[in-house]
Amino acid sequence: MPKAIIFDVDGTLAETEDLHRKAFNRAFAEYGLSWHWDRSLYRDLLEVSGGKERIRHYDDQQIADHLPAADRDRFIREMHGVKTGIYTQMVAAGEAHLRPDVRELIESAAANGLRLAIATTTSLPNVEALLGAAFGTRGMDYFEAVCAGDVVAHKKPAPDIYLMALEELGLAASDCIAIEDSRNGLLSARQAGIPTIVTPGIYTRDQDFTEAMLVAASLEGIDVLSTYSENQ
Ligand code: XBP
Ligand code: MG
Repeated sequence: MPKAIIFDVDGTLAETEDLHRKAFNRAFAEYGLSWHWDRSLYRDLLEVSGGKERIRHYDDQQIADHLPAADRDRFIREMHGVKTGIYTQMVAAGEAHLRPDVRELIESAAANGLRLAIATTTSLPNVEALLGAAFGTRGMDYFEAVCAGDVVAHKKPAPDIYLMALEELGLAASDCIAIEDSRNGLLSARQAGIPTIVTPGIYTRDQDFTEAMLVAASLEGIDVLSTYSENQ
């Protein structure tokens, strides 16, 4: 039996990436930029993990309409902070909903002594907002380790965030299961040696999940523990 489940957040716990996209666009408008990320463009930009990295990547691609050159990194940090504030307000207002059977898995795992952790590229305030909206004040308490955003130098698909979660749990990769929605996340977890279940989201459905232990449309009706046992 696995000792722990390590959850990704965006696209896995909840279908949040389109909310992120809207928050980015509102932040751009607040800064007077003509930038607008539609769904098709955002699908491509999601290849770049991390909101600040995504903004920088997009700016590098622009012919005109660049960000103010003087201290671009500081500008990006500040604008991304505004975006995070917009996003967390949207989540607190109930605009994000847990995907099917996510709540049931978290609550039954906790009730049966299975340890839980989070390994995500998104910023910590976004995790706190989502778990608070979904579970109330005890939301963060379900998770022994919450590894999020800039705590690692190299974001997904690098394994750093999952290696950090394993270290904080004090467990071997083979004692855990990771649950992800994207190829970047799958590669990150697999490079850390963790058996991984993938439940693709609206932005990742057509990606390659060859390395996954199981690919399912959602966690609905999936017995995560049996899936682990059958693959050991
Ligand atoms: C998905 C990401 C994040 C979000 C935006 O994270 O790549 O960058 O798109 O959040 P996950 P930030 O690992 O949970 O799938 O703007 O805070 O980065
Ligand atoms: Mg994800």
